[in-house]
Amino acid sequence: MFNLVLFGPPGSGKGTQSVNIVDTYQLHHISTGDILRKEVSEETPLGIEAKKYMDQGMLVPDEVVIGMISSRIDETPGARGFIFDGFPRTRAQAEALDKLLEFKHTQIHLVLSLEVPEDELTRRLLGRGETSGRSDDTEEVIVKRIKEYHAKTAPVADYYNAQGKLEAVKGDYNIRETFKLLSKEIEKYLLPA
Ligand code: B4P
Repeated sequence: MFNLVLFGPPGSGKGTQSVNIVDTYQLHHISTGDILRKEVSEETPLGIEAKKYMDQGMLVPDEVVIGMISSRIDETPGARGFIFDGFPRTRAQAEALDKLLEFKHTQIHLVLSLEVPEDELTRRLLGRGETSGRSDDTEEVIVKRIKEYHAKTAPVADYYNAQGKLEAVKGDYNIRETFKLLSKEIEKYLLPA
């Protein structure tokens, strides 16, 4: 098994690059953002609760997100590996993921951190907001999301760096060029399926 975390600030291209990585390496995609948005659109109790946080640019509480991940991993026995997109976003989530994977006799092998300057993040997210209708892609909420990233998510990079698993990748090239850089790192561990 090969398990990858795609890490980076909001708008760094985690969702975009995950699609390419899944196609090329046949990993199973787990995006907490996508799962939460589905819960919101279906107006489930979890979605109604999560929306309060998401609309304010805040992270959804750890216990909610960790529970979602555990059941997704269990739903996919025999996967070649997983790509975790937008998870973990706090140190508590990272520790919970390590425990969960250890229980399943596996681990995180690589964490790719997409590095993109802040003005480019804002430009991309505002651009997406024009067409996506995402309520968290407004200027006011984007500022809060980036602040929340620095306060709670950026320290997760230190957690994985201490384990020797973190690789920084420049994410401000176009989508194709960025994918090439990510592939170069992945192929130190795994060849295309
Ligand atoms: P996410 O859905 O994870 O979204 P994201 O961080 O905004 O975006 P991403 O980095 O995936 O950017 P994308 O590829 O789409 O999170 C949304 C919210 O859900 C969070 O704020 C939080 O409230 C909640 N949440 C999710 N996970 C959570 C967790 N684990 N714990 C707690 N709360 C959680 O790219 C953005 C735009 O840039 C797109 O328009 C794309 O086309 C463009 N783009 C991408 N790469 C580009 C490139 N190289 N060049 C030019 N444009 C590019």
